[in-house]
Amino acid sequence: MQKLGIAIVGAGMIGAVHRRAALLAGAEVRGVAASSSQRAREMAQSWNVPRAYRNIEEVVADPQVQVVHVCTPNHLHRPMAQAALEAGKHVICEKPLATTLEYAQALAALAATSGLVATVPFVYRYHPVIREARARIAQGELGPLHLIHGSYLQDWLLDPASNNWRVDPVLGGASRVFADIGSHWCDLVEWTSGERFTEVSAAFDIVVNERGTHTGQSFTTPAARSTMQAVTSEDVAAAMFRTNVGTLASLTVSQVSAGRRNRLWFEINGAKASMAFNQEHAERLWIGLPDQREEIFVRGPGAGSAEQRRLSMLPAGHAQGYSHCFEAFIADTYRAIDGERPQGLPTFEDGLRSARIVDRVITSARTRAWTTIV
Ligand code: SOE
Repeated sequence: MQKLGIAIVGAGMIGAVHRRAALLAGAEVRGVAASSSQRAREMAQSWNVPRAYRNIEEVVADPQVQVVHVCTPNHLHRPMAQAALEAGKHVICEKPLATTLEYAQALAALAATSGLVATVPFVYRYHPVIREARARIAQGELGPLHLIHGSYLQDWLLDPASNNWRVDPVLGGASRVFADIGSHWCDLVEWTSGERFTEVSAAFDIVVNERGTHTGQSFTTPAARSTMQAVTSEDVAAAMFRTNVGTLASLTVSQVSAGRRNRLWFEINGAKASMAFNQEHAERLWIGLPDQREEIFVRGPGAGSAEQRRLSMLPAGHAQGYSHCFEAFIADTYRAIDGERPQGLPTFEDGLRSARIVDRVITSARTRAWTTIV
């Protein structure tokens, strides 16, 4: 069978993650586009791929490319994904799908009418124990839900010398921490619990008021100190939600919490039992029970729901993590292109759902009022 030809647009940290996952899923990387032609040439050489595209027009004109992976800063998602869909290419577009709700709506509509596969990497859905939690909740193991709570905390922007394109609303969008990582939490919790947030009351705060002008790479050592400039996007946010069946939920997000590298955590309390998940210890699902009982479900191919077993690529005790989630997501996207319907594949519809929540969260934070989401 002929290999799927793909192009990667954007050669930063996440572009490299896409490339690795695409190779493991059996695709052929035809070429790369980057922030400049020079950088594209360097990356094409380093990745040993035939084409260094100068722009999106060259990418979509390449007949060998069937899938475009959009891994650019957020403000470029819409034009890049739109160009790819209009040229008849399948698209995997990084989150947030777009920097405004209107753009996300336009992309989701275009994807729906095109008949092409268009997905967004809400990859935490691919932790096997998340599949287990979703299956157990759907079977009623928790009973009616009483409360949902959690946080998504990082610390890579704690140092005022750290900066990044995400901090600039022109490149990242009006919301930073909520759109970047609160979006993951909301997607994951809605998908796992089966309930949808229908209203929100949110507040944002900027706690590092000035940052160095020199933009550093995320997750590397902070940039050297330079002239300072005012920060206008939120470092921390708190949100309360109500779901469609009235369950109360609360979320705290931050990119300035020392010692928390990528800690997405949630707990769901039901009438019969509770469940908790921590992304930094993603091999285990905690199940809390009445009468001084608790259980730990350990990831592995030997037990649990069908989806948990499907995504357990390694035996129990042989740690799987973020990279495996990404690989499974990309492999499922390619399966969908092949005509299969993998469960839980996050599409542009999910990207749009996320954009709607982010939009309502921003409105609530600005107006200091409970705001309807649906
Ligand atoms: C940076 O905050 C980031 O890379 C996000 O952009 C990703 O979506 C998240 O998975 C990890 O952190």
